[in-house]
Amino acid sequence: MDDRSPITSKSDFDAIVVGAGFAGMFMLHRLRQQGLKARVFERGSGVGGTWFWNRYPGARCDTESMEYSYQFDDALQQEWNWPERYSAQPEILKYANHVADRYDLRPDLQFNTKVLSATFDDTRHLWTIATDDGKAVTTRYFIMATGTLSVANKPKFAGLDGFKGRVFYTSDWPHEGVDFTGHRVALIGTGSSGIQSTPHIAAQATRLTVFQRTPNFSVPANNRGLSEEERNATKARYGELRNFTYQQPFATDFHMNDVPAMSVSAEERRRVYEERWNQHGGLHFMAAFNDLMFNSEANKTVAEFIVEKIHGVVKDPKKAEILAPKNGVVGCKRLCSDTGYFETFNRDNVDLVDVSKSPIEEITATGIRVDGVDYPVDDIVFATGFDAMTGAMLGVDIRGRNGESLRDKWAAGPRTYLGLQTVGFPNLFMVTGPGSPSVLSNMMVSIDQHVNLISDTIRHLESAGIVEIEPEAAAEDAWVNHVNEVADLTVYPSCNSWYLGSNVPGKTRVFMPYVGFNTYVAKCEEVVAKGYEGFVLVPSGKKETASV
Ligand code: NA7
Repeated sequence: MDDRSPITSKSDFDAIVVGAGFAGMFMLHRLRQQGLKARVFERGSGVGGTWFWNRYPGARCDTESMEYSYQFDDALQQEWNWPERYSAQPEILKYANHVADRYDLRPDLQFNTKVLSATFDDTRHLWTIATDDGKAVTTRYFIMATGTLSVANKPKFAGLDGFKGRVFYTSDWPHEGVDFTGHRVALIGTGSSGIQSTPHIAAQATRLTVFQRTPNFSVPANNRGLSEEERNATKARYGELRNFTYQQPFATDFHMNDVPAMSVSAEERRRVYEERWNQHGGLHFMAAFNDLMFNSEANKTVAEFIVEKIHGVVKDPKKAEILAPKNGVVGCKRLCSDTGYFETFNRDNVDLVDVSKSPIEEITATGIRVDGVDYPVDDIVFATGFDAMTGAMLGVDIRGRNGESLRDKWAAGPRTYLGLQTVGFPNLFMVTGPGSPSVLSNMMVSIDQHVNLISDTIRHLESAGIVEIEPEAAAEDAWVNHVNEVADLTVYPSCNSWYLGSNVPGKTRVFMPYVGFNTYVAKCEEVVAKGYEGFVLVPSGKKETASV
């Protein structure tokens, strides 16, 4: 029992947080600052979330490190020195561990513990959280900080169980690393993980065969080391930079060229694309013009440019033909940011197999069979992506009011208000849940905004003696429609991507993130200013609607 909070005596904890990634760690920090008793359950043996698991060679963030970092404490941002423009996974994991130690978070982090179920008790306004160590605890607030790319998509390939070689998933990479020396390696999947790992595996393996289902757009990251002068210059204006990114649609400083692509001549477009390609690279490339994600005609111009670049880099015309997307929409699937990806196909030890028309038939004991042809390999690396945005939420058997199952409620796609809460599941908060900008923004900024919003909300509930908060059904319905209406203004729904869940067989195709971080922040501020408009707040013993 703990008596720090007036209502705590009823429950084991004030708050249970699931996940010790960047969201869970900051959430814990904020809850503790409020004097609340909180615990974080984490299935891994350490902090870092996606950066704990995705240790594949070449794993690197596609958002600049000076921005892909916490902003809640200026001392932290002044003292930490990012070595590169885009940091590699080991450096990001080191940072996560530094934060855990610096803020003494570990006493409240419980590792190697998987949350199995969470059940809401209507009469006591409490959640009971059951974990795989056979224990259960009660809590007033239940916060899912489980990340957006945390559950692997593992396609079922016939014969995989009988494969005699080694099998690896980029999303669950061995901590001790993998030595491919002297091995023939198959890589399945050419999203960001496949594209980042390809040059590294090719440099080590005897032979690398890449199995590509859909050609992908990728732009050189233009990664480089950061000098002390550069770091200090950013540190000197950190406050200004952070304020600026809060007002940006992707919560990052892409140096947007605020001009529509179709308003300039073809020559000028090419000049700008070349400049972006050579000087900015990565996701910044899509800020070459302000309409590339909204206007398919504009998007075609950038697609043509990248296709031309691929043909320019890849010497074997057959390989280039397979690698170059045809009729693809750039950025519809998340744009990849690479270091030497297309160049790797010029190596003699790298092959490419197109599985777009003839899918992988089966995995045999000694290799991969496609269209009757056997490709003998020693190792298979699956870079087949994630059950994104909802996988981890639905991995827990969450039961809300009257025993309603979240899996049932979201069977036709996630339904939330602001990506924060869902009707029927009081006091359950999601950090960067579906319906919030999350993956369409700099995740660290979205995490900052959501954790602050959740902790401010909890503070409000505590001071007002409110025992339950959940959205109104009408607010949720309107928000779900709004998320889709906004997405329909863009090119995002025009392909099969993990933003839509269409990368996972059987998953309902619905657009999950919210396009427009700045608009979203304004909406949240308005909701709070209007006394949590669209939410139902229940004072002890009474039920009332906050506002309409
Ligand atoms: P992605 O981007 O979802 O990529 C997964 C890749 O795996 C993609 O090329 C898929 O092809 C391919 N895939 C999936 N299933 C199969 C089967 N059955 N056969 C052949 N190929 C298959 O995941 P990543 O991990 O690379 O990146 C996810 C995000 O992490 C990324 O966007 C960054 O934000 C960081 P498809 O395109 O579906 O035809």
